[in-house]
Formats: sequence, C-alpha cells, structure tokens
Amino acid sequence: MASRPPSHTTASPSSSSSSTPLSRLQNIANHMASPSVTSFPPDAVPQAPEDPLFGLARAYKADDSPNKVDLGIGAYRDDNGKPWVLPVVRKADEVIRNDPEANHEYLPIAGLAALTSKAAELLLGTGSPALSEKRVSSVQTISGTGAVHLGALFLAKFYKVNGANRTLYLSNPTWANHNQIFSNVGIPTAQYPYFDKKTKGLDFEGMKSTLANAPDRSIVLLHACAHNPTGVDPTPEQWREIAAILKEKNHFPFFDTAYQGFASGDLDRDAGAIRYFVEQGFELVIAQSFAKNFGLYGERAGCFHYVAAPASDAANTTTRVASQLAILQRSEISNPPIYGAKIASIVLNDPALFAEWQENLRTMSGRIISMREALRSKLEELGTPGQWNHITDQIGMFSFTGLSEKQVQKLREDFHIYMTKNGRISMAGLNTRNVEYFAKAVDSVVRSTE
Ligand code: KET
Repeated sequence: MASRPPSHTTASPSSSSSSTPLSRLQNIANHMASPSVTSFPPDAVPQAPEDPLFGLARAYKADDSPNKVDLGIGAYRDDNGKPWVLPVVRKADEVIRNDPEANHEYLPIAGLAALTSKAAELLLGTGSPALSEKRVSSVQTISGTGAVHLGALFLAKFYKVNGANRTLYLSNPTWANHNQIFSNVGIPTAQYPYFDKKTKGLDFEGMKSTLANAPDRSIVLLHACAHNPTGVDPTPEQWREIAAILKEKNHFPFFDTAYQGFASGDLDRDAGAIRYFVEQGFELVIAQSFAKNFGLYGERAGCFHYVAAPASDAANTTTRVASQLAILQRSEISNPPIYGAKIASIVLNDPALFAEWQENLRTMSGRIISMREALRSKLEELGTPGQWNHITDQIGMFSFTGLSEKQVQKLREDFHIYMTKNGRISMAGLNTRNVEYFAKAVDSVVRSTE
C-alpha cells in the first residue's frame, strides 16, 4: 500500500482543485496553530451527549433495514407509517394561499391575537369566567417548548420568596426537556413520585405525600393529560385531591398541555384538569402546544397563558403580568412565527373547520387506541411473560412498556426497533403492518432476558 503523506499536508478534495499556493500555506498554518487558543477549552465546554430523542431519530433514519420501526419521538404517523398532514390543515393552508392580503410582516410581540384568544377558550372553555373577567393573559410562543421556557423565565424573575427562587416539582418520570428548561433559568427542580413500577399505573399516595410535604409555595408542574412518558393520568377524583393539596400548601400550578384532543379524542374532556383548577380559583400558568393536535410540529405553534385568581384587582394584575411577558418575549424571540399560528387560528375561528378538526383528532386518537388493543392482544396471544393490561389502560401518544434498558437495546440491535431507553414507545409508530412484528420482537427479548 502506498504510504500516505502526513495529514496536515493533504488538501481536502474540494479545496485541491481551487487551491492556490497561498491558500495551501494558510491551510498548513491553520493546522499547525496551537489548539490552546480557544476561549472554550474542554473543561469549560465539555463535549455534551447528543439529545437522546433526536439522536434516536437520526439513528433510525440511518438504518437501512426494511423492517425498521420508529417508536421514538412523539409524532403521529398514519397506518402506512407516514407523517399525516391533517386534511383540515390542508384546507387552512389553501385559505392562506388564496388570501391576497397575506404577507410576511412581523406579528405583534404577543403573537396573533386571533389565535391566542381562541387558544385560551380552547383550554378554559368558551364561557369561562376567567375570560369574561379579563383574568387571562396569553402570548403566542415557539410551540410548547417555547411556552414552558417563557413560563420558566417569568417565574425565575418574578416568583420568589425572600429573594430566592422556589423549587419546581416535576413528576418522576417526566418529559426529559423539563429538567433542562427550568435549570437553564436557575429554577431548582425536585421530583414527586408518579409512576408505580409494580402496577404500571399512578403512585398516587407517593405523589400526594411528596406534594403535601414540599415547602409551601413550591411550583408544581402538572401534565394536563396524556402524561409523557407514562400515558398514566389521574382520574377526575384524583385531580380534585391533588388540587386540594396544592391549595392547602399554596403551591403554584404550572400546567403543560401538549396533547389536548389526543388522550380521549375529546378536546373538552382533555382540558378537564385545567378547567377544574381554574374553577377552584387558582392563580396558574399553562404551556400549550399545537404541535401534536394540529400536526404542526415543525411550524412551532403554541401559547403561554397566565390566569389570575378571582380578585378585585385581578384584571390589573393580568395587565401587569402581560406587560412583563411582552418584555421577556421581545428580548428572547421578538415576535413569534406566523405560518403555524395562522393555520391554527383559521381552524379555531371557523365552526365548520373546527368540527372537521375534531374529526381529524378522533381519527388520530382512534388509531392509537386501536393499536393499543392490537398490541395487547398480540402479546397476550403469544403468552409473552408478564401482564400487558397497562398497554390499553394507559392513554395518549405514549405507552410506558416496562421494558428494561437492556431489552430496549436488544430490540434495537436485533430487530431495528427504536424507542427511548426508559421503555417508552410512541404508539403512533405502530400500524397494522408492523404491530405483529413488534409484538413478536418484544416476546423474544422478554423471554431471552428473563
Ligand atoms: N410538553 C410535553 C409534555 C411534550 O411531550 C412535548 C414534546 C412538549 C411539551 C413540546 O413540544 P413542542 O414541539 O415544543 O410543542 N414532546 C415530544 C417531542 C420532543 O421531545 O420535543 C416527545 O416527547 O417525543
């Protein structure tokens, strides 16, 4: 084999054709420069691990097995395993394209008012006294992540006791990004028990006792419905008990709602917990995503809402809060993106399109529910060791299977099935073509690792 010249003298193929002696010299000089000139050495900027969820998506894409199955990121797929542009979204898109007045101007800082007002109604209900009493301030955000972030920033700056930030309690487990969003703005986080590994349901006693023993005026993050990653939601009765504890302890509720309409297929029902808390007179905030229920993932449509408790000065409080949210928003993103906001707003403001959207939501939640049934019955048919009732008991986009990290790894290596290490599967990744393949793969790894 011919020996290769030392690498620092090798011009890259793309530069060799156009390189001049001077640029080659420059290249050599660059390679010889001391590596210590950076202001960001490894001890200051250590190599961070890749985001697990987006890393999973990348690995899935690179896998050329015809059998591969993507159960990673929470994004809806149709029965052919393809992304689904909701028919109602196509119609709204046509409305935009046919509008001679449509342009690419900036939105106001708080976003598209026609969206934010309807978005608040969607959560609180059209007749909500909070709306008529002007106790709600809404800001359009960069989808749900941006809404959680704006809320986190607001609380970091303005919700303090004796000058210190309050601790925010997250369910164990929770959406992984919650931890880093809150710690990025300096809000300390703690956990409350949530998932009971034995029953694969809610650890309600653990949750209640941790919240009851947390310091007064803690912040409690609650998933409004279709809990991510477990698919386990409190019952209406349990929500009432949770609300009673939060009230007793003066805790501050922070709702994250990314799956309204995805859990039960019914928008009102999926907003039940939020509406109950508002009825109980809480002051609270809500981060709302339209990524999943409109299939607008990459368009980044969402809202952040502040709701004041009923009081004589509530409308003034709301105005003050809105003024500070505007300052935060201006410095962070100036104003939010327009396209997804217009799509959602067109649908929310047109009764016929709204009805069609509800139909589209039922199509998505219905297909997911039928996949839960198919998966459970296949596993039971195969006699796969263990109980599988939790697959149909859990609700929403995800199922927390109970598979171990080792089993998850084996599913990926031996069967090209991609899911997060904690055993979460996105139910939307299953379809009539691959559910049997998946069930058989699970059966095989469960037996071989018993
Ligand atoms: N809250 C929760 C609970 C949530 O699951 C997500 C997304 C978001 C907020 C934010 O979504 P956005 O696209 O910013 O509106 N979850 C899925 C995608 C992700 O992690 O970004 C997921 O867990 O797969």
